[in-house]
Amino acid sequence: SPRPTSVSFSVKAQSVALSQDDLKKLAAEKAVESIKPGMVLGLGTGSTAAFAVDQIGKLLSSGQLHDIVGIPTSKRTEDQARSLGIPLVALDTHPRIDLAIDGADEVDPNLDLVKGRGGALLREKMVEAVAERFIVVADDTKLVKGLGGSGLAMPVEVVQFCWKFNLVRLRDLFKEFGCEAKLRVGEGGEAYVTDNSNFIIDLYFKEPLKDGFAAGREIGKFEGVVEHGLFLGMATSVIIAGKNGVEVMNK
Ligand code: ABF
Repeated sequence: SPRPTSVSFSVKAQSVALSQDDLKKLAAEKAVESIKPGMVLGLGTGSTAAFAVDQIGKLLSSGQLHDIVGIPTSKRTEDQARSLGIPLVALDTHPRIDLAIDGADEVDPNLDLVKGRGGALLREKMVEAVAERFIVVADDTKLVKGLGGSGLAMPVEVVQFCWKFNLVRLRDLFKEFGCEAKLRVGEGGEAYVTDNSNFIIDLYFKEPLKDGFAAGREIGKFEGVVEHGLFLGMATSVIIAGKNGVEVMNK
């Protein structure tokens, strides 16, 4: 696929170094500049997306933005949006989305993504797959040379029924990558349950995936697997904020 084009914006000279949260906020607020009145918005999940939802709420309450509706990608984003007075709708009544803004866990040079470490991958993918435009917002720690290369989790949402059966075959599918598979658990050690009443199997690779599309296809063949965290060919733009400024990469 064609290499993404990129445009850079330098942030104004900072007397103090920007924190990771400052960078997330910068990227999120840059994405919100693309919102126009009348849009149906996909509202992402995670700390970076939360800055975007906050900014949308601020623009709405100040009257700088109007006539927009949002579709949240998780119960926690729904709660945040509702508290900010953002009118909410659902895919059932609004199957066409103008713009989705969301974070990511990994971004590779082709703007392919790993997402879902926040546990919201299913609703995120349902919303972002039908968005006319999908802008990913992240700080520069999310950039990787190859997906799966960060050593952090690549999540797979599975039904609770015989989750261990799926954990084993997911691990075996990627044994050439030295894959480890773990059931995601909460603080108390109990299984983490998603907004959709499913479990998550986190896959950890020792080296980046060679072919994300093939990996996604094979994962999807397993009965009982609901969704995986490879978001390939979906982002239309990625906004990365780093110490040198904000870079917008367009597909
Ligand atoms: C969400 O944002 C998840 O898919 C992903 O795990 C998370 C990244 O969170 P953060 O912005 O807090 O790093 O979309």
